[in-house]
Amino acid sequence: MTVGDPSQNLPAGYEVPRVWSWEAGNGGQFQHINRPTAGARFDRALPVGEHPLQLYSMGTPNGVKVTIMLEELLALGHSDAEYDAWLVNIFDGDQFGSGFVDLNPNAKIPALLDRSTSEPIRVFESGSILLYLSRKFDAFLPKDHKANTEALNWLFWQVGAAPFVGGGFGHFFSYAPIHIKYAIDRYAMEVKRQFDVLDRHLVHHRYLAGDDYSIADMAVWPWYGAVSQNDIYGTSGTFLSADSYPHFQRWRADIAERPAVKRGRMVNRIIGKHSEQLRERHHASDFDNHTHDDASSDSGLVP
Ligand SMILES: N[C@@H](CCC(=O)N[C@@H](CS)C(=O)NCC(=O)O)C(=O)O
Repeated sequence: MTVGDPSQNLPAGYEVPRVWSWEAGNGGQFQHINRPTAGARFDRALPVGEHPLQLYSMGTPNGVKVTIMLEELLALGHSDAEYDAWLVNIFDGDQFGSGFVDLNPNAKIPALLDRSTSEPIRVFESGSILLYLSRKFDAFLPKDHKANTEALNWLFWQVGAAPFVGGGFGHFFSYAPIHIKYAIDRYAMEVKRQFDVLDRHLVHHRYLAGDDYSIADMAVWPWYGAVSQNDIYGTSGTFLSADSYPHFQRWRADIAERPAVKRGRMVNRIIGKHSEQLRERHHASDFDNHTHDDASSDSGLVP
């Protein structure tokens, strides 16, 4: 089979083999870490700090969901939500160490270890971590049955929608070694459709689940806020005319002003301005004392 249809003026060229085989070094930005196999690639134990909750993460949108939640819980007075946030540098392949893969067999950040229970509990998948912390501290999920269900609707919407934003749009707009108009068109259209879904819902709702800020907002904001502000994937927000969704932008700007959100977005961050980076967080005072860490990159890469 040959991809491309001359009658539609589409480019041909790739002769699709009957069975796919991996060619290392495909020219993509993540060719040094991507492989078609799972499992640990080397032995490395994870560090453990003094707090009940140990987070292993990086300040990408999926990682930021969790650090926002933890900072919000602490701001609410839940001192048991104190945490150590260790940096797992996914550009260096830290996620393939044996200790991390024991916590998350999918080898992706974020992963959490709750050591406050008689047997430590591992939690992976950002949506699952948000739900776990919300149940543990009985916070940031509305009590009302209808609003509670609505929060979960948006939480699961985000988890399902994110791969279109990151793996789809972000990848082909920002990382792919060649710009493929077909792929960029397809994913730009889908991400704009998702912006419109949010915009239409937020006309009538202050937050995603209604009147109360919840884990649904914490899941959605890091992705859609970052894309719309050109904070990831280069000039993605400009390209997608993100400013043309006023209700979505009102919600985004409102959440950006929350002190816990400002703190959460700094944790394990290694890109952007030095003053907004806190590579590891072990104590609340780290925000005052340990910013301006060395930035390894200002590229805005997020796989
Ligand atoms: N569905 C997962 C996605 C996690 C994910 O894709 N994490 C990325 C960073 S945002 C990662 O660790 N990438 C490293 C890799 O793909 O090797 C979640 O929501 O937690």
